[in-house]
Amino acid sequence: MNADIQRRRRAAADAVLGDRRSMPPRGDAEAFAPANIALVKYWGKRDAALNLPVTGSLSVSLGDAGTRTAIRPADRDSLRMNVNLIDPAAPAARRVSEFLDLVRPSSAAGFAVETVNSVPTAAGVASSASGFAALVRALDGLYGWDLNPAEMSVLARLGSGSACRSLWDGFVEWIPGTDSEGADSRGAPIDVRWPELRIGVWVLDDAPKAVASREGMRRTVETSPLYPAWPAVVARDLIEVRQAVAGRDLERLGRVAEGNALAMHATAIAARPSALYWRPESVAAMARITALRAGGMPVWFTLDAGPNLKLIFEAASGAALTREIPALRSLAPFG
Ligand code: 2P0
Repeated sequence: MNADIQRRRRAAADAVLGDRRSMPPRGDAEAFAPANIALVKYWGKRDAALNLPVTGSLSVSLGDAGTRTAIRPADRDSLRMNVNLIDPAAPAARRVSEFLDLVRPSSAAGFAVETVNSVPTAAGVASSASGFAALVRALDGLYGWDLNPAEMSVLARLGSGSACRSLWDGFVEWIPGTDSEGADSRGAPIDVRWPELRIGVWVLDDAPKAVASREGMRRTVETSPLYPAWPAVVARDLIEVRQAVAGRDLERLGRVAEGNALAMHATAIAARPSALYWRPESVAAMARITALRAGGMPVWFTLDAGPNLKLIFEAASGAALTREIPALRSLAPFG
Protein backbone atom coordinates (compact mmCIF):
# COMPACT_ATOMS: atom_id res chain seq x y z
CA MET A 1 0.00 0.00 0.00
CA ASN A 2 1.52 3.33 -0.94
CA ALA A 3 2.54 5.77 1.79
CA ASP A 4 0.08 8.51 0.86
CA ILE A 5 -2.89 6.13 0.94
CA GLN A 6 -1.73 4.69 4.25
CA ARG A 7 -1.32 8.20 5.71
CA ARG A 8 -4.87 9.19 4.72
CA ARG A 9 -6.31 5.95 6.11
CA ARG A 10 -4.43 6.35 9.38
CA ALA A 11 -5.61 9.98 9.66
CA ALA A 12 -9.20 8.83 9.15
CA ALA A 13 -8.79 6.29 11.97
CA ASP A 14 -7.14 8.98 14.15
CA ALA A 15 -10.17 11.21 13.66
CA VAL A 16 -12.27 8.51 15.33
CA LEU A 17 -9.81 7.32 17.98
CA GLY A 18 -8.27 10.61 19.09
CA ASP A 19 -6.20 10.11 22.24
CA ARG A 20 -7.71 6.65 22.82
CA ARG A 21 -4.79 5.39 20.80
CA SER A 22 -2.59 5.58 23.90
CA MET A 23 -4.86 3.31 25.99
CA PRO A 24 -3.32 -0.05 27.00
CA PRO A 25 -4.95 -3.36 26.02
CA ARG A 26 -6.93 -5.24 28.66
CA GLY A 27 -5.76 -8.76 27.83
CA ASP A 28 -8.06 -10.23 25.25
CA ALA A 29 -11.53 -9.69 23.85
CA GLU A 30 -14.16 -11.36 21.72
CA ALA A 31 -17.05 -9.99 19.69
CA PHE A 32 -19.67 -10.93 17.11
CA ALA A 33 -21.08 -9.02 14.15
CA PRO A 34 -23.76 -10.12 11.68
CA ALA A 35 -23.33 -10.54 7.95
CA ASN A 36 -25.56 -8.30 5.83
CA ILE A 37 -27.24 -8.52 2.44
CA ALA A 38 -27.74 -5.34 0.45
CA LEU A 39 -31.25 -4.68 -0.88
CA VAL A 40 -29.92 -1.58 -2.63
CA LYS A 41 -26.32 -2.29 -3.59
CA TYR A 42 -23.01 -0.54 -2.95
CA TRP A 43 -21.27 -0.64 -6.30
CA GLY A 44 -18.53 1.90 -6.97
CA LYS A 45 -16.22 4.12 -4.93
CA ARG A 46 -15.58 7.81 -5.09
CA ASP A 47 -12.41 7.23 -3.04
CA ALA A 48 -10.78 3.79 -3.09
CA ALA A 49 -8.30 4.52 -0.27
CA LEU A 50 -11.08 5.21 2.25
CA ASN A 51 -13.81 2.98 0.77
CA LEU A 52 -16.05 6.00 0.19
CA PRO A 53 -19.00 5.04 -2.00
CA VAL A 54 -20.45 6.85 -4.99
CA THR A 55 -23.98 6.25 -3.66
CA GLY A 56 -25.84 5.19 -0.55
CA SER A 57 -26.95 1.58 -0.04
CA LEU A 58 -29.37 -0.27 2.22
CA SER A 59 -29.02 -3.72 3.78
CA VAL A 60 -30.53 -6.13 6.23
CA SER A 61 -28.32 -7.84 8.78
CA LEU A 62 -28.59 -11.62 9.05
CA GLY A 63 -29.26 -12.12 12.76
CA ASP A 64 -26.99 -14.79 14.21
CA ALA A 65 -25.31 -15.50 10.86
CA GLY A 66 -22.00 -13.67 10.94
CA THR A 67 -18.48 -13.67 12.36
CA ARG A 68 -17.20 -14.16 15.89
CA THR A 69 -13.71 -12.76 16.42
CA ALA A 70 -11.26 -13.10 19.30
CA ILE A 71 -8.17 -10.90 19.59
CA ARG A 72 -5.17 -10.62 21.86
CA PRO A 73 -1.84 -8.77 21.70
CA ALA A 74 1.00 -10.89 20.30
CA ASP A 75 4.55 -10.57 19.00
CA ARG A 76 3.34 -10.46 15.43
CA ASP A 77 0.06 -10.54 13.53
CA SER A 78 -1.54 -13.91 12.93
CA LEU A 79 -4.93 -14.80 11.51
CA ARG A 80 -6.87 -17.98 12.08
CA MET A 81 -10.09 -18.35 10.09
CA ASN A 82 -12.41 -21.20 11.02
CA VAL A 83 -9.51 -22.94 12.78
CA ASN A 84 -7.11 -22.69 9.78
CA LEU A 85 -3.98 -20.62 10.22
CA ILE A 86 -3.78 -18.26 7.22
CA ASP A 87 -0.44 -17.65 5.50
CA PRO A 88 0.61 -14.10 6.48
CA ALA A 89 1.37 -13.44 2.80
CA ALA A 90 -2.14 -14.46 1.69
CA PRO A 91 -4.47 -11.61 0.68
CA ALA A 92 -6.91 -12.16 3.58
CA ALA A 93 -4.12 -11.99 6.19
CA ARG A 94 -2.50 -8.96 4.58
CA ARG A 95 -5.80 -7.14 4.47
CA VAL A 96 -6.34 -7.74 8.18
CA SER A 97 -2.76 -6.64 9.00
CA GLU A 98 -3.14 -3.50 6.92
CA PHE A 99 -6.34 -2.75 8.80
CA LEU A 100 -4.64 -3.38 12.16
CA ASP A 101 -1.93 -0.89 11.10
CA LEU A 102 -4.64 1.79 11.24
CA VAL A 103 -5.45 1.25 14.88
CA ARG A 104 -2.16 -0.26 16.08
CA PRO A 105 -0.92 1.67 19.09
CA SER A 106 2.85 1.99 19.16
CA SER A 107 2.95 -0.36 22.18
CA ALA A 108 1.43 -3.35 20.36
CA ALA A 109 3.73 -5.21 18.02
CA GLY A 110 1.03 -7.50 16.73
CA PHE A 111 -2.31 -9.16 17.29
CA ALA A 112 -3.46 -12.76 17.23
CA VAL A 113 -6.86 -12.74 15.53
CA GLU A 114 -9.12 -15.78 15.43
CA THR A 115 -12.38 -15.67 13.50
CA VAL A 116 -15.19 -18.16 13.12
CA ASN A 117 -17.98 -17.68 10.61
CA SER A 118 -21.32 -19.07 11.71
CA VAL A 119 -22.28 -19.48 8.06
CA PRO A 120 -19.72 -21.45 6.07
CA THR A 121 -17.71 -19.10 3.85
CA ALA A 122 -18.69 -21.34 0.96
CA ALA A 123 -22.35 -20.50 1.59
CA GLY A 124 -21.96 -17.37 -0.45
CA VAL A 125 -22.63 -14.88 2.32
CA ALA A 126 -19.90 -12.24 2.31
CA SER A 127 -17.61 -12.61 5.29
CA SER A 128 -15.61 -9.39 4.90
CA ALA A 129 -18.52 -7.25 6.13
CA SER A 130 -19.16 -9.24 9.32
CA GLY A 131 -15.42 -9.89 9.65
CA PHE A 132 -14.29 -6.27 9.81
CA ALA A 133 -17.29 -5.22 11.92
CA ALA A 134 -16.53 -7.98 14.44
CA LEU A 135 -12.83 -7.05 14.40
CA VAL A 136 -13.63 -3.42 15.25
CA ARG A 137 -15.94 -4.51 18.07
CA ALA A 138 -13.26 -6.87 19.39
CA LEU A 139 -10.63 -4.09 19.29
CA ASP A 140 -13.05 -1.76 21.07
CA GLY A 141 -13.39 -4.37 23.82
CA LEU A 142 -9.66 -5.11 23.95
CA TYR A 143 -8.75 -1.46 24.52
CA GLY A 144 -11.91 -0.34 26.28
CA TRP A 145 -12.30 2.50 23.77
CA ASP A 146 -16.05 2.61 24.33
CA LEU A 147 -16.76 3.85 20.81
CA ASN A 148 -20.40 4.21 19.79
CA PRO A 149 -21.71 2.14 16.85
CA ALA A 150 -21.48 5.10 14.46
CA GLU A 151 -17.79 5.58 15.30
CA MET A 152 -17.16 1.85 14.92
CA SER A 153 -18.96 1.98 11.58
CA VAL A 154 -16.51 4.60 10.26
CA LEU A 155 -13.57 2.43 11.33
CA ALA A 156 -15.07 -0.78 9.91
CA ARG A 157 -15.60 0.96 6.56
CA LEU A 158 -11.82 1.36 6.27
CA GLY A 159 -11.56 -2.44 6.33
CA SER A 160 -14.36 -3.14 3.88
CA GLY A 161 -17.04 -0.78 2.66
CA SER A 162 -20.00 -3.03 3.36
CA ALA A 163 -18.69 -3.67 6.91
CA CYS A 164 -19.97 -0.24 7.95
CA ARG A 165 -23.52 -1.69 7.68
CA SER A 166 -22.77 -4.66 9.96
CA LEU A 167 -22.66 -2.70 13.26
CA TRP A 168 -26.44 -2.98 13.71
CA ASP A 169 -29.10 -5.65 13.52
CA GLY A 170 -32.03 -5.26 11.14
CA PHE A 171 -32.18 -2.71 8.33
CA VAL A 172 -29.24 -0.35 7.94
CA GLU A 173 -28.64 2.42 5.44
CA TRP A 174 -25.11 3.47 4.51
CA ILE A 175 -25.14 7.26 4.35
CA PRO A 176 -22.49 8.05 1.70
CA GLY A 177 -21.55 11.39 3.29
CA THR A 178 -19.84 14.36 1.70
CA ASP A 179 -16.67 14.75 3.79
CA SER A 180 -13.53 14.17 1.70
CA GLU A 181 -11.99 12.07 4.51
CA GLY A 182 -15.15 10.08 5.19
CA ALA A 183 -16.02 11.33 8.68
CA ASP A 184 -19.74 11.24 7.80
CA SER A 185 -19.75 8.08 5.63
CA ARG A 186 -21.24 5.39 7.85
CA GLY A 187 -24.17 3.15 8.60
CA ALA A 188 -27.38 4.34 10.22
CA PRO A 189 -29.98 1.91 11.61
CA ILE A 190 -33.61 1.95 10.49
CA ASP A 191 -36.03 1.41 13.36
CA VAL A 192 -38.26 -1.26 11.81
CA ARG A 193 -38.65 -4.88 12.93
CA TRP A 194 -39.96 -7.41 10.44
CA PRO A 195 -39.93 -10.78 12.24
CA GLU A 196 -41.47 -12.74 9.32
CA LEU A 197 -38.80 -11.66 6.83
CA ARG A 198 -36.47 -14.38 5.58
CA ILE A 199 -33.34 -14.32 3.45
CA GLY A 200 -32.68 -17.62 1.68
CA VAL A 201 -29.17 -18.47 0.54
CA TRP A 202 -29.15 -20.60 -2.58
CA VAL A 203 -25.62 -21.74 -3.33
CA LEU A 204 -25.08 -22.70 -6.95
CA ASP A 205 -21.31 -22.57 -7.17
CA ASP A 206 -18.86 -22.29 -4.27
CA ALA A 207 -15.68 -21.80 -6.32
CA PRO A 208 -13.75 -18.57 -5.58
CA LYS A 209 -15.06 -15.72 -7.71
CA ALA A 210 -13.18 -14.90 -10.87
CA VAL A 211 -13.21 -11.13 -10.25
CA ALA A 212 -12.92 -9.81 -6.66
CA SER A 213 -15.70 -7.34 -5.88
CA ARG A 214 -13.15 -4.59 -5.26
CA GLU A 215 -11.72 -5.09 -8.77
CA GLY A 216 -15.18 -5.54 -10.28
CA MET A 217 -16.29 -2.21 -8.84
CA ARG A 218 -13.17 -0.40 -10.01
CA ARG A 219 -13.51 -1.80 -13.50
CA THR A 220 -17.18 -0.87 -13.64
CA VAL A 221 -16.67 2.72 -12.48
CA GLU A 222 -13.75 3.27 -14.85
CA THR A 223 -14.96 1.52 -17.99
CA SER A 224 -18.66 0.61 -18.00
CA PRO A 225 -20.68 2.75 -20.42
CA LEU A 226 -23.70 1.98 -18.21
CA TYR A 227 -22.20 3.18 -14.93
CA PRO A 228 -23.27 6.83 -15.38
CA ALA A 229 -26.89 5.65 -15.08
CA TRP A 230 -26.27 3.87 -11.75
CA PRO A 231 -26.46 6.76 -9.21
CA ALA A 232 -29.93 7.75 -10.42
CA VAL A 233 -31.11 4.13 -10.19
CA VAL A 234 -29.89 3.96 -6.59
CA ALA A 235 -31.45 7.30 -5.64
CA ARG A 236 -34.83 6.12 -6.87
CA ASP A 237 -34.54 2.62 -5.39
CA LEU A 238 -33.47 3.91 -1.98
CA ILE A 239 -36.64 5.99 -1.71
CA GLU A 240 -38.78 3.03 -2.62
CA VAL A 241 -37.00 0.50 -0.40
CA ARG A 242 -37.24 2.86 2.60
CA GLN A 243 -41.00 3.03 2.00
CA ALA A 244 -41.29 -0.73 1.50
CA VAL A 245 -39.40 -1.37 4.76
CA ALA A 246 -41.48 1.17 6.71
CA GLY A 247 -44.67 -0.48 5.43
CA ARG A 248 -43.32 -4.05 5.62
CA ASP A 249 -44.43 -4.40 2.02
CA LEU A 250 -42.76 -7.59 0.74
CA GLU A 251 -43.94 -7.26 -2.84
CA ARG A 252 -42.51 -3.78 -3.14
CA LEU A 253 -39.30 -4.65 -1.31
CA GLY A 254 -38.73 -7.73 -3.46
CA ARG A 255 -39.47 -5.97 -6.73
CA VAL A 256 -37.10 -3.08 -6.05
CA ALA A 257 -34.30 -5.22 -4.56
CA GLU A 258 -34.40 -7.61 -7.51
CA GLY A 259 -34.41 -4.77 -10.02
CA ASN A 260 -31.55 -3.05 -8.22
CA ALA A 261 -29.40 -6.21 -8.24
CA LEU A 262 -30.05 -6.72 -11.95
CA ALA A 263 -29.14 -3.10 -12.68
CA MET A 264 -25.92 -3.47 -10.67
CA HIS A 265 -24.98 -6.58 -12.62
CA ALA A 266 -25.85 -4.85 -15.90
CA THR A 267 -23.29 -2.13 -15.16
CA ALA A 268 -20.69 -4.78 -14.23
CA ILE A 269 -21.39 -6.99 -17.24
CA ALA A 270 -20.87 -3.98 -19.50
CA ALA A 271 -17.45 -3.17 -17.98
CA ARG A 272 -14.48 -3.69 -20.30
CA PRO A 273 -13.31 -6.33 -19.64
CA SER A 274 -16.60 -7.59 -18.30
CA ALA A 275 -17.14 -8.37 -14.61
CA LEU A 276 -19.57 -11.18 -15.26
CA TYR A 277 -20.40 -12.99 -11.99
CA TRP A 278 -23.21 -15.19 -13.27
CA ARG A 279 -22.87 -18.87 -14.06
CA PRO A 280 -25.35 -20.67 -16.31
CA GLU A 281 -26.86 -22.05 -13.08
CA SER A 282 -27.42 -18.47 -11.84
CA VAL A 283 -29.45 -17.60 -14.91
CA ALA A 284 -31.47 -20.82 -14.63
CA ALA A 285 -32.13 -20.07 -10.96
CA MET A 286 -33.33 -16.54 -11.71
CA ALA A 287 -35.72 -17.97 -14.31
CA ARG A 288 -36.91 -20.51 -11.76
CA ILE A 289 -37.72 -17.80 -9.19
CA THR A 290 -39.54 -15.77 -11.83
CA ALA A 291 -41.60 -18.87 -12.72
CA LEU A 292 -42.37 -19.64 -9.06
CA ARG A 293 -43.55 -16.07 -8.63
CA ALA A 294 -45.72 -16.32 -11.74
CA GLY A 295 -47.24 -19.38 -10.08
CA GLY A 296 -48.21 -17.33 -7.03
CA MET A 297 -45.20 -17.78 -4.70
CA PRO A 298 -44.16 -14.40 -3.17
CA VAL A 299 -40.37 -14.69 -3.59
CA TRP A 300 -37.74 -12.42 -5.14
CA PHE A 301 -33.97 -12.74 -5.63
CA THR A 302 -30.87 -10.65 -5.31
CA LEU A 303 -27.24 -11.46 -6.22
CA ASP A 304 -24.00 -9.94 -4.97
CA ALA A 305 -20.58 -10.11 -6.62
CA GLY A 306 -20.90 -13.84 -7.20
CA PRO A 307 -23.03 -16.53 -8.85
CA ASN A 308 -25.30 -17.41 -5.91
CA LEU A 309 -28.85 -16.21 -5.29
CA LYS A 310 -30.21 -14.73 -2.06
CA LEU A 311 -33.98 -15.05 -1.88
CA ILE A 312 -36.34 -12.59 -0.22
CA PHE A 313 -39.55 -14.03 1.20
CA GLU A 314 -41.60 -14.39 4.38
CA ALA A 315 -41.77 -17.28 6.86
CA ALA A 316 -45.19 -18.35 5.57
CA SER A 317 -43.62 -19.36 2.24
CA GLY A 318 -40.60 -21.08 3.79
CA ALA A 319 -41.84 -24.68 3.76
CA ALA A 320 -43.19 -24.53 0.21
CA LEU A 321 -40.02 -22.86 -1.01
CA THR A 322 -37.75 -25.43 0.63
CA ARG A 323 -39.78 -28.19 -1.05
CA GLU A 324 -39.08 -26.53 -4.41
CA ILE A 325 -35.43 -25.77 -3.60
CA PRO A 326 -34.12 -28.30 -1.06
CA ALA A 327 -30.65 -26.70 -1.05
CA LEU A 328 -32.06 -23.40 0.22
CA ARG A 329 -30.68 -22.24 3.55
CA SER A 330 -33.15 -19.91 5.25
CA LEU A 331 -31.91 -17.14 7.58
CA ALA A 332 -34.06 -15.07 9.92
CA PRO A 333 -32.75 -11.47 10.17
CA PHE A 334 -34.97 -10.72 13.17
CA GLY A 335 -34.43 -14.01 15.03
C1 2P0 B 1 -23.05 -4.70 -1.28
N1 2P0 B 1 -21.08 -5.70 -2.47
O1 2P0 B 1 -23.67 -3.64 -1.18
C2 2P0 B 1 -22.28 -4.92 -2.57
C3 2P0 B 1 -23.11 -5.61 -3.60
C4 2P0 B 1 -21.00 -6.69 -3.49
C5 2P0 B 1 -22.17 -6.47 -4.38
O2 2P0 B 1 -20.29 -4.54 -0.77
O3 2P0 B 1 -13.79 -2.97 -1.56
O4 2P0 B 1 -16.37 -6.23 0.13
O5 2P0 B 1 -14.11 -3.89 0.74
O6 2P0 B 1 -15.32 -1.82 0.03
O7 2P0 B 1 -17.67 -4.16 0.77
C6 2P0 B 1 -18.83 -6.11 -1.63
O8 2P0 B 1 -17.85 -5.16 -1.54
O9 2P0 B 1 -15.89 -4.03 -0.99
C7 2P0 B 1 -20.12 -5.40 -1.60
P1 2P0 B 1 -14.72 -3.13 -0.40
P2 2P0 B 1 -16.94 -4.93 -0.26
O10 2P0 B 1 -23.08 -5.59 -0.39
